[in-house]
Amino acid sequence: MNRVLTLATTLSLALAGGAAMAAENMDTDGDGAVSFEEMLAVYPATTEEDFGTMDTDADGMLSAEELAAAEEAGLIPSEG
Ligand SMILES: [Ca+2]
Ligand SMILES: [Ca+2]
Repeated sequence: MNRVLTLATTLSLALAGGAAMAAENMDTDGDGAVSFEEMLAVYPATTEEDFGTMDTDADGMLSAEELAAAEEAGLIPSEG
């Protein structure tokens, strides 16, 4: 039982770590969120409309959670 719990914890930590890593890589000014400009630097094909779809709380920035959700929804290509 403990082993299953440990595995589940390890998996969620790995998933959370992956999302945080993606945001960290894109967040070039280090303010903890990804702006449209920062998004464009990594994904030049992103339109303002795409960005607005990903920015679910409409604050003009993508949080790590919004990035993870966008990736999950297939809005961010997994490579390139
Ligand atoms: Ca930033
Ligand atoms: Ca946002």
